This record gives sequence, C-alpha cells and structure tokens, in this order.
Amino acid sequence: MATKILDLPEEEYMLPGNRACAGCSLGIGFRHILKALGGNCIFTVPASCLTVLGGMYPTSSVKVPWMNVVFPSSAAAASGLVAGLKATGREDITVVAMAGDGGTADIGIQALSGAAERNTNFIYICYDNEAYMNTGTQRSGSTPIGARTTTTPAFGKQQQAKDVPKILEAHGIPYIATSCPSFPTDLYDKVKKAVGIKGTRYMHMCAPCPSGWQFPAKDTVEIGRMAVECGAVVLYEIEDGVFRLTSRSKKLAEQGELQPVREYVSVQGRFKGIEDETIEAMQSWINKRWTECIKRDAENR
Ligand SMILES: Cc1ncc(C[n+]2csc(CCOP(=O)(O)OP(=O)(O)O)c2C)c(N)n1
Ligand code: SF4
Ligand SMILES: [Mg+2]
Repeated sequence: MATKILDLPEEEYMLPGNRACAGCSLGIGFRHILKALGGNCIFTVPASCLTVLGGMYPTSSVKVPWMNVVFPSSAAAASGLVAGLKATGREDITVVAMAGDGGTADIGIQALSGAAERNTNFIYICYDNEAYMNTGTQRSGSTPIGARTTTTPAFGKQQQAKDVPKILEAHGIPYIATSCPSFPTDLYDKVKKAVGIKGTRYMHMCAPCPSGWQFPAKDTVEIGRMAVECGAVVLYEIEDGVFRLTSRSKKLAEQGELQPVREYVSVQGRFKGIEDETIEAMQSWINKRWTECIKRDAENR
C-alpha cells in the first residue's frame, strides 16, 4: 500500500535551517529520504551541494552520521564502511552513498560500477540537478540537451543526457528506482523498500535547482511535477529485473498522454533561446524512452 502524506513519520532527521539555496529541492528530497531510513544509517557524501546543505564542521543540519569523502569516491568509501560494519557485527546499519549527478554519472562512475558489480550491500542515491551546481553550473553527463551552463554558454549542451539508471541496470543489481521530491511519498516508499533489500540498490532522484535551472524559488515543486508530466522524468522501479511505472507516471501511462516538453522548457531560464530543432530532439528522446517504459511496464502486469 502506498504511503499517504499524513502517514509519514513525524520524526525529523534534518534540523531547521541549512545552507542550501532557498527553494532547493534537495532539502525536500533529503528530508523524506531520512524519514524513510529512520536514523539507523551512515552516509558517505562527496563534494557537492549536499555537503553544503550538511554544513561545516563543527555544525551540522542533519542528525545522522555522515562522512565527507573525496569527489570520485562515495561508492568506494561506502564499500569500506560496509566491510567495517560487517567485521564488527553491525550489519543492521544501512550504509548510504549519496552524490550529485557529476559525482555519479561522471567522476564517481568507476567506484559505483565496481561496487555494483560486487553487489555491495548499500544504497546509492544520485540526486540529479543536471549539472555541477556547487561550483557554479558546469555541464555534466546528466545535463539535458539544449541546457545552457557555464561550460555550454553559446548554444546549450549538444548531447542528450546519460541514462545512469540504465547503466546500473546492466549490472544486474536487485533494486533500481527513480524519484522526484515533488512526489515525496513515492520517494519515501522507494527508500523504505530499498532498506529491506540486500545488495546494491541504486536510486536516481531528479532535483530541480532554482539557481542553475533559473526558475523562481517558489516554483520548485511545480517544476518537478512538470518534469514528470512531460516525461523528462519517469517514475519507475526495477525490482529483480521487473520494471514497473509508479505514482504519477503510472497514471499518465493509463491516461496515455504526456504534456509536450516545450512547456517545461519554456519556464526555465537555462533553455532561453533554445532552437526548435533542439526541442524536437528532446521530445523524440522523451517519446522513445516513454514508449520503452510503457512496453516494459505492460509486460509485467
Ligand atoms: C577531484 C575534484 N575535482 C573537482 C572538484 C570540485 N568540485 C566540487 S563540487 C563539484 C561539483 C559537483 O557536482 P555534482 O556532483 O553534480 O553535485 P552538485 O554540486 O550539483 O550538487 C566540483 C566540480 C573536487 N572537489 N574534486
Ligand atoms: S545550487 Fe541548486 S542544488 Fe545546489 S543548493 Fe542551490 S538550489 Fe540546491
Ligand atoms: Mg549536480
């Protein structure tokens, strides 16, 4: 049974106030991730906006143990923690590596792939704000085509985004899920499910970023909803190879209509001046993935 918003635990693991920008979706997502983990966990976090959100020693905005690690090494450091906890008989503690898209799709992918290939017993969460935001919005492998960043200033990025969950699926790990903080109970339920599974669990969370995507801070939740409505983000899970659409994406599949990506693009400054043919390329990439998702979902119902 899907959790309802009023059924979420009242216990908070994020303290009031943190150093993220106003309207950052990462805070909303992280709060629900922590609620689902329930406190019995240790995080490894590489250089990123999440380190900023966490705060500078000796202060912290979170109530769980947390190791700041070097940029490419979240999954490697988490693998070490898993081994240490096993050796000391504390396998009840959930190890979570949580990194940005740059730290996952690009610089951290080697350590992540190695850990996934060993089926290391941890949860890896990539929050995807679609660029290197902490250092001022540079393009990452996860930046969508057409998005302007400080390293793609003239015409926007020329390539489509890398599909990291698909790469992880090729490792044959037991659980993969996508999410978006605009659908907090879907995110919560997926983290809760991941806690109960052994082996490598990979979760990919879309993280709308008012600063880098250039939209008003008050619109964060709406932008995340629009991403799902147009299929730029698809909510699904893959459990032991079985693919299922979830939450709003499941309803959209039943209704049979996605919103055009043009509307989603038009409300973000990073796409200002985008060429029509780039929007068409984006739309056909979305359509192709959506068709695949619907087909896979139907096969498993
Ligand atoms: C080896 C190394 N290279 C570069 C940096 C500088 N650096 C720190 S955070 C960051 C951006 C991280 O991007 P991402 O993983 O997407 O997280 P976000 O900042 O977007 O939350 C970079 C390039 C670093 N700390 N270490
Ligand atoms: S730059 Fe973006 S992701 Fe980073 S703290 Fe600010 S709003 Fe959040
Ligand atoms: Mg990023």
